[in-house]
Amino acid sequence: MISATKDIRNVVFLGHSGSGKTTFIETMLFESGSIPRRGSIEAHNTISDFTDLEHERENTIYSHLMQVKWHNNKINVLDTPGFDDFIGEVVSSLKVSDTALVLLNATSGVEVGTEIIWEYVQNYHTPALFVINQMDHLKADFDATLEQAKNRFGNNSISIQFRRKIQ
Ligand SMILES: Nc1nc2c(ncn2[C@@H]2O[C@H](COP(=O)(O)OP(=O)(O)OP(=O)(O)O)[C@@H](O)[C@H]2O)c(=O)[nH]1
Ligand SMILES: [Mg+2]
Repeated sequence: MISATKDIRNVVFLGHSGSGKTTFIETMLFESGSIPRRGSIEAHNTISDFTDLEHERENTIYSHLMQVKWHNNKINVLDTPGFDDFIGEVVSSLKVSDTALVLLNATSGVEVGTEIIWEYVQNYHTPALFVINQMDHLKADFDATLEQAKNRFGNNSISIQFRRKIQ
């Protein structure tokens, strides 16, 4: 896929371990038609977490680069580990990204991993969007999670999109 520079986006996915980064990216790949079936963490068949060690632990350990084509844009997507043991992978990915997508788990809100990652996002002055994820859980609370984000990260955290899938 050859794209003009103006049509390329470099996005890094960040968030506490288990917030759903790898699963979210797998869904992006599927919904954009890049892959014909959506893998899962439990089935050990996601595009991102492909190493034996990642299958064994069911966590991302290395940064992985993937590409999503959406309309006329090529989105370079970087998945990163949520565990701070592997923070070096986060730092190197932040350095080459234009935008950060910080995932918050709607059942647990701002977690310790989110706080650690936020320090790096600020240090690198990377524009960031929060995604309140895992909204299908019974205990998911969008408003409480947004409120936590505002309290912790400031009133610049405004809601720009809310989408609920009606079953
Ligand atoms: N119900 C539900 N489960 C989800 C969702 N997203 C992820 N999961 C599950 O949550 C667990 C963690 O998902 P991952 O995609 O591995 O999370 P991660 O942020 O990549 O985790 P690390 O790689 O450890 O940083 C897995 O068991 C997923 O199946 C979601 O939107 N809804
Ligand atoms: Mg992951």
